[in-house]
Amino acid sequence: MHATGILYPRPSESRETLSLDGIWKFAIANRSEQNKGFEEKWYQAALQHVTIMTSPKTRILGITLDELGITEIFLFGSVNYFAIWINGVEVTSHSGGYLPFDVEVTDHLKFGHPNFITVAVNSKIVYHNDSQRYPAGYYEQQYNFAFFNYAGIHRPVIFSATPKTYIDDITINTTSVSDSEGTVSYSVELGGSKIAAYSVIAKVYDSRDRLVAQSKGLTGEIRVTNPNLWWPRGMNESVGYLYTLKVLTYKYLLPFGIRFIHWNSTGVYLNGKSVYFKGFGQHEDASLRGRGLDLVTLTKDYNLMRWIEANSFRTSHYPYSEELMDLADQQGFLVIDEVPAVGLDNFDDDLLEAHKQALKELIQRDKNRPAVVMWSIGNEQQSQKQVSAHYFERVSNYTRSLDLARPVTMAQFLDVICINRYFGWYSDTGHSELITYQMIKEVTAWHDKHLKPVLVTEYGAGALAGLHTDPPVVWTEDYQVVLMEQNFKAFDQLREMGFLIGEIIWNFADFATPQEYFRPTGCMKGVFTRDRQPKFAAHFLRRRYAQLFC
Ligand code: GCB
Repeated sequence: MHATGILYPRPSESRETLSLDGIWKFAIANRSEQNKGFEEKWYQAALQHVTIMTSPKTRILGITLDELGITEIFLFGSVNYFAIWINGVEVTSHSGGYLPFDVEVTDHLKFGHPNFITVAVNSKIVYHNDSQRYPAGYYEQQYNFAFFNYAGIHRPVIFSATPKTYIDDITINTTSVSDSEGTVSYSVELGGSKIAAYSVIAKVYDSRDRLVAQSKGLTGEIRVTNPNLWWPRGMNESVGYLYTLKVLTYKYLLPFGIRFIHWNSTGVYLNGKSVYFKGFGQHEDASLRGRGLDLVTLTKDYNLMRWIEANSFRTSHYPYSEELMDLADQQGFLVIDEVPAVGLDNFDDDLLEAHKQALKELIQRDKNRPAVVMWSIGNEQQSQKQVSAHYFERVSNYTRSLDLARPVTMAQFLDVICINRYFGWYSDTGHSELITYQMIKEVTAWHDKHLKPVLVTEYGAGALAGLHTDPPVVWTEDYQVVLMEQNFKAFDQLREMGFLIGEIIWNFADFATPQEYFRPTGCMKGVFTRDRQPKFAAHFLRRRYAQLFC
């Protein structure tokens, strides 16, 4: 890790970037020879097993801002999970997928020669060996989350070159808003071996590139008069308005929105107006591409979310790509940003450290995004266990120590209570007549117990596209709609009670899971199919979302 910041490598006069995406060569170690690549040292370029087709440019020319030289960095958007070699030398490793990491490579690249990058990826989580059942060396993966455990390089790999001194990090926060003024605080960190004593100037430009405010120094406060606030869809005519913070002299352009969040025991408010979330739990998953970033799928997904009149989504169950998050900022979708932590149950110190590290990386990456309005510190933990209380208290407090400007969610110790409930599906299967009663009872009980706003972050039913019955039975499109209808009745009554802050259906689209006899080719709870075609549920949901005002 070259420094602490993880700014997306945006090109500017002082930062050149080169995409290293393309078709990488693969070598696969099979199930019983997992360590073969390491034992045979595939990362040594001479073996030619794992090399990239186009070697990265060795030195990008044209950076003359600082005669002291340049800093060259590789950024990996997400690698599940492992280590990187350059020219046979291990230069970094990163545990956990879904979050970017970078490494300074200035001293590792050979000028004028091909350079070989090797990335070891591995989907290993916990292996189960059973010598009675399996041949020697064979293992079976076991994990307690219900989505397919893809390994690989899922997001862009970017090479960037900056002057020796460069902008390593920027933090920007709206501290207050009124009709006539928005105040944002900013702080800039410089990186590099020689920190030059240039004065830093922070300039704010509006969406038409007109200078509207500025300040000097590494930290400061900027006041924008008559600001165009950042609003999500449906709350204001102006949606997703972004300014640009230009930090000079080592230029970095950071888009940001001016908007202020606060919350209390019954609601979450944006620029003083209460928010009602109507959206989706999602996955980065699609036919053919699996979890790999695909801009076409991204565009389609946002088109469908706009069509259905959603205003939000949760990044279940891990942080999504920065390319996807950029669109949420631009198109005005509220994001509940979730750290990769699903179904935790052992709560020891090692786990706590890994959990905190992932939160730190997530907040480091997404802290400047106007779309991110809540941090989710995990999904469906075994929080009924006594030992979990102390654990989650520490995780929540740690999250607040990194960012006080957004609420934290999951269950107790939190600012907003999120619940996932599958009445009529996982419990009392097929009994749709119980759903309204049970949902109202459950949500009310959570609010009464903790005096916090409640958000339903999952409810839904699996439906095989095209399957219909009368009367409606589980797995049909008809039952999916009946289940939604009964939940909607509960949500309407709960809204009147004043503490339900949203309804997030599971899931946007069908997605891949491990093979299980109760999941026909995957999780079928999508409102859209895995190919993004609407089920009947999509039309039904659209009618509701269109008439729900936030
Ligand atoms: C859940 C999980 C989600 C699953 C879903 C299901 O409670 O949070 O990851 O996909 O149930 O469909 O089983």
